[in-house]
Amino acid sequence: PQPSIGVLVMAYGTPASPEQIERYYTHIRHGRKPTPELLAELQGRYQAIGGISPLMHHTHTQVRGIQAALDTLAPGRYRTSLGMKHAAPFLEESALALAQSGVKQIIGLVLAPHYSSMSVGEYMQRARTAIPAEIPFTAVESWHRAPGYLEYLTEQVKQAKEHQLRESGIAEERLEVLFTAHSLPMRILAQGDPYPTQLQETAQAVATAAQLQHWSIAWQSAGRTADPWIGPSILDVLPELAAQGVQGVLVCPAGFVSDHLEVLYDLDIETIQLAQSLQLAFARTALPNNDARVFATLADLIQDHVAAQD
Ligand code: FEC
Repeated sequence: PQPSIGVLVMAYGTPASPEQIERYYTHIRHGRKPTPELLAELQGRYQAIGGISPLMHHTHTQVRGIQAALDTLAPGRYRTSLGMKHAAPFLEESALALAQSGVKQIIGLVLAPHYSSMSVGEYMQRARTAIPAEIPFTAVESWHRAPGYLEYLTEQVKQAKEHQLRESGIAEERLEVLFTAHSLPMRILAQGDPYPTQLQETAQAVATAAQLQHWSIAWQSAGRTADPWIGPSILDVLPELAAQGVQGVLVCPAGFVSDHLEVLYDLDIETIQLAQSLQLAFARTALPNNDARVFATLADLIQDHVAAQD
């Protein structure tokens, strides 16, 4: 029989080639072309990580992994489809094709753990608009405390911390673990957006499980706009930590699930340079990329979501 449940897996998207950067950037800016300076700056960042981002590759792997995990739970029941926010296949297109494939309902899942009206909320709204009214569409809105995801982060933090302490020779009380996510404009907070609380909850759960002594959350990758963005920015936190006598930082980019520009450039190039100038030892944890446990926990969430509707 045909799969009866469609799962629209949504991700940010990245330019497929350097020539696509301008179109991509214009899409992110809601149709306004970037200035030549802004464009050159973004092209330079992609150049610095090797020309294009590995995000597309990881996203495809993740969708396949989630499909495989769902097939293990319920063979033949689910059909996954990838739709992206800022690159083809755009999520509207994929949502419509999925609706027309014969599924009876569609579940939306975004490859980002924390809900904000300006991130996950936008994906969901765009998907809802594209799906014909007769096909029920519901969403897994956040998964910042999904067991397999917390276990994955805890394991990475423990391993990376032990390695960093061994390599650098610094004492544990001189090491700060920073959990980061993408910053968003402050205006989201006025309507009680859960985004910062959810990052705090992820961080607290991992800190408890990994028995961390010193940890906090910080925000990264704020956009180049005039709005005030949620802080503290990791770039402001490092000098403060150094001034307090901290000797090393371990960054856990908990808001992301794969290696991409915001990790490989913003952390591995920009933030590392700052850490070096402050003589802070720097390390970061690995991203889930192709981790089967994370796929399994997402499949469980989808299955639970469906069960809760019955
Ligand atoms: O590797 C890659 O090629 C793509 C990396 C990438 C990811 C990503 C994730 C998030 N963003 C979020 C919010 C915003 C807001 C603006 C914004 C702008 C950019 C620009 C690039 C970019 N984002 Fe992104 N984001 C990635 C890439 N992002 C490039 C444009 C240049 C710049 O500002 O750096 C500001 C839009 C505006 O101008 O109005 C807001 C959020 C996430 C994490 C959740 C998710 O994945 O959806 C939130 C990956």
